[in-house]
Amino acid sequence: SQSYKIVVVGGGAGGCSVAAKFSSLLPKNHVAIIEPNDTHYYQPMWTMVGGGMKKLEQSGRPMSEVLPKNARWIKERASEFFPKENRLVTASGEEIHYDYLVIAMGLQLDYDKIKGLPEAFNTPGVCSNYSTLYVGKTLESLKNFKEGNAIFTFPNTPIKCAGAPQKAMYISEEYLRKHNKRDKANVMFNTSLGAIFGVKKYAEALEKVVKERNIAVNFRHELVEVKPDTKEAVFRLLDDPAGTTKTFKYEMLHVTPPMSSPALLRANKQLTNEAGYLEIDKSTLQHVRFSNIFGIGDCTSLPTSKTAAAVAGQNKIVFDNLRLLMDGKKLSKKYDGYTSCPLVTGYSKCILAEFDYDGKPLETLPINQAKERMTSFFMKKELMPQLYWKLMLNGWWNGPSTIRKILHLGTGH
Ligand code: FAD
Ligand code: UQ1
Repeated sequence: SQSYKIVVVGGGAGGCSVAAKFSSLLPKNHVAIIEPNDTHYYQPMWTMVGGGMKKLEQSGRPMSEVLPKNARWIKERASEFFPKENRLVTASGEEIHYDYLVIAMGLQLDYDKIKGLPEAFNTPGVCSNYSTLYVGKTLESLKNFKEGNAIFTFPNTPIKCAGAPQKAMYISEEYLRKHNKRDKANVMFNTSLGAIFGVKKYAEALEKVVKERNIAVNFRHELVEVKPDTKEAVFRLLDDPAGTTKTFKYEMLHVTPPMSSPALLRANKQLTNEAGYLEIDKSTLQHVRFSNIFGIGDCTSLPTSKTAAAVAGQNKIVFDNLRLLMDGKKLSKKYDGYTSCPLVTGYSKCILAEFDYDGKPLETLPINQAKERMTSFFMKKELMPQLYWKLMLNGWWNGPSTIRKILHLGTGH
């Protein structure tokens, strides 16, 4: 059995950035990170990979290079938590004891909840930017597109980067136009939701975009089955009596899978809420029942949109509050729900949504970010990856709130 001051579960955006902060504060190997994967992916780049603007290889780096050198990397999967005993067990049966635990396990993709998947990914036209396995098929499907429906789905669960299903669609729509196939295509967004976006300001901007570009939006349509033999996709109509479905032919089908909190986390009812997410205080990010446990990112109950930008806004809160706890002081740092979604609308433009828990826009730049802009696109495509690899993963990026305050000095908002 091993013992550490701080154990971090998950070496993704949240785990890596929090571990980096504590590793520079504490002596060598006082922090351990449990993470089974060899490669750390910058997932936001997959939207660009799907459109052929970046290569998949550019989105990954060896885990060994991004995890903090001063921390012990336990290259395993955590398999069971014993929060009352301040310990957990890994897949190989190793016992790990901790004083403090940070859980950053992300979300699990549930492609198999859709009948016919994942097998149908081996057939023409079915693709998904959400997985390294299927993101390459997005561009392939666009290249091979002849005529018919190009359908983009949004599942009936919370997902990471709620804007990404639409980004895939806007890029694809522009691709089809550029390659003189747009008049043969019927582009549609079949979403389980009842609105195009959760924040009014950006929803209004996106409603204009879909209208201008002749994209059909079908609300409350949940993908339940893919039939590759007949190239049909079956949707459940969520507002109709249970069981009512509607079938669409597809030439291209971009699937955003249902997602859930990782099964192993959900299995521990002491740690999670009804929906299975790690139950933490929305301001302090401390667990509601175990004071020495904190959470960050997609696996948590935080009622904000799940993004890397949100993780950037959370990591200093976890760091500061956990240090206060170690010093026996009152937790005083509060997360405001900051999140951001760069809504890429094609090969050169982007709406840069930023907002808080109340759905109130919290824009960094003193310009209207709901407008499609090339500057926002450039930030998303070129600056964000640098910001992520060089600053965020080293614990040096806490989101743009300081920049926002400076740029808004004197403007009164
Ligand atoms: P992750 O980064 O997913 O990391 C979770 C880690 O936990 C993984 O490394 C995993 O291996 C590990 N893990 C899981 N189970 C275990 C276990 N049992 N034991 C140990 N380790 C475990 N965000 C933005 O801000 N802007 C964007 O434009 C954007 N676009 C996106 C586009 C796409 C297509 C996708 C997929 C995501 C996008 N995101 C975007 C979202 C962003 O990638 C996530 O919100 C972010 O990575 C969440 O960080 P996390 O640490 O919570 O989870
Ligand atoms: C951000 O901080 C971040 O994390 C590094 C992202 O993930 C890739 C983002 O997409 C965005 C938009 C932000 C917010 C940063 C600025 C400068 C607006």
